[in-house]
Amino acid sequence: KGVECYTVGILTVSDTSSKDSTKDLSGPSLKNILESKRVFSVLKTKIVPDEFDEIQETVKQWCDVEKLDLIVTTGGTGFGVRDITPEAIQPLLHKLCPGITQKMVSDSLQKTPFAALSRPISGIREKTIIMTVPGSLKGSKENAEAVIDILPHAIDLIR
Ligand code: MTE
Ligand code: CU1
Repeated sequence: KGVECYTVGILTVSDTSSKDSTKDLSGPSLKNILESKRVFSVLKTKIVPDEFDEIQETVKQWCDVEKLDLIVTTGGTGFGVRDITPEAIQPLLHKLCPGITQKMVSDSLQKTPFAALSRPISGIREKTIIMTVPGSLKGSKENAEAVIDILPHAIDLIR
């Protein structure tokens, strides 16, 4: 991979989409948003149900084996009983990146008060930055756009 290219994995976390991939709107949309910035190359996409172990296995594989620069998860950040994405990600992180989380939340709150109902987490595992955005098309887009311009520099710093 070249110095000017950042490798990305997009993990959709959704019971519904895991049974019918055509229901996954945010995953393909995030791929488009990231790849519209020429520096990002989405090498991995996957859909898993809202299951702790499946989320962790994928993230560990993408960090420790694939060594991606960035992982964006979409879905499972809310208050629903099955929403456990942040809880699955948190134990995998070696460092937290609260500023990335705060930027997503603060920009999102300018758009809708319901942004308070997302429980995002961001952090670093080895050489990978991991962030969690909501599952809705609108929410995923707005959260990704809140931080997309700072991510290349963030990745440069951990290389
Ligand atoms: N953030 C932004 N920017 N825009 C949105 O429309 N929707 C919110 C929130 N964050 C939203 C948002 C809503 S209504 C919910 S329930 C939560 O994200 C949780 O989403 P998730 O459970 O799909 O991850
Ligand atoms: Cu909601």
